[in-house]
Amino acid sequence: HAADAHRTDLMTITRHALNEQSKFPESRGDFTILLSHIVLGCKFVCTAVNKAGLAKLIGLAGETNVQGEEQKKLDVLSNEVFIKALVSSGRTCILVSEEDEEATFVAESSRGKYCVVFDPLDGSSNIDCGVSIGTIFGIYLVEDGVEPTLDDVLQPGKNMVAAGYCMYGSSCTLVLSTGGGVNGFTLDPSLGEFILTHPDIKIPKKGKIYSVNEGNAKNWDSPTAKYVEKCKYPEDGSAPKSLRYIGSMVADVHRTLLYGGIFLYPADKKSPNGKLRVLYEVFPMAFLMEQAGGQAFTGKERALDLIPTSIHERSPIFLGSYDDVEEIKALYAAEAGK
Ligand code: P6P
Repeated sequence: HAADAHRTDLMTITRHALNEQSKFPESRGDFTILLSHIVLGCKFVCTAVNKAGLAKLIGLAGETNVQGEEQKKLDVLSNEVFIKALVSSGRTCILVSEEDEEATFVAESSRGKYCVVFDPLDGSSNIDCGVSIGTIFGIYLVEDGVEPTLDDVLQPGKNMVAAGYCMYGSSCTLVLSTGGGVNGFTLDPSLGEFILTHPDIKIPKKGKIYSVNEGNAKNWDSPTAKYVEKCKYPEDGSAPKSLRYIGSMVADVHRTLLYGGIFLYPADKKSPNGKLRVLYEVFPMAFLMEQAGGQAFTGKERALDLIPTSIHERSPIFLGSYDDVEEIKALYAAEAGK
């Protein structure tokens, strides 16, 4: 009955986390408890996003719905849900959210040893037209018994112990790495459980897709411009790459992870540090790409080596298939060598 095993041997994300935990006998299960609260937040947001069109949850804050209640924008609502879920887990000490200017320091009574940096609803400008959006998160571990400070989250991405995203699209897919590879889980709404559907994801070594906002082309620096030119007019006579750009990072990165290719958000003359945020967009996606056999580059260095100096800092990012990123690294190295 092996063929039917998956129907009765449900590998839920919680069971998967417990299996991982069992590899660390001294573990007290804190991470598994933290993860279960992140999963709770994702389930809530998935439901809210799916209902948004019906419940008039989209649109600007300040509007009132048919019940005359103050409507919250979905990203504001999502942020509140994640903050409350993470604090109530009793396993966090610092929270950094794209939605909050300042970091949240959890009260001592509810404090744990993990810092979570997250974008509760990335790409939310795409909600009104039904394009996939997502939650992105990264997790740092702090020293036991030491008063947490902002320095505990101003760490290079390579110090993260876990990272992931949840994409709210045609299905709700949670992609997670705890440092031992990448696994994808799909929400079964009838069970309310995330089931392992993409075990041990590996990104193709080279891809046929490039993903960038070509509308910024006039502001690109030379290495980016040269790389995109090579994608469109390959010098070795190979077929040009296809352009796929959704404008929602979670969707563009998920496609890159599964199909291969490269995602670029370069610096340009208007935004010298690019647009994407280091802590809760660049680092988690770079962590996942490396764990899946790909890589992530800032134009100057390995993305995970970057040391952020502020919690909402931005960085250019080039991530995806190992060989594709190597090509743009060579162009930046040639430029630096001039
Ligand atoms: P642009 C969405 O607003 C977002 O933060 C990411 O999800 C996405 O990759 C990027 O910005 C799109 O930016 O400038 O191409 O519209």
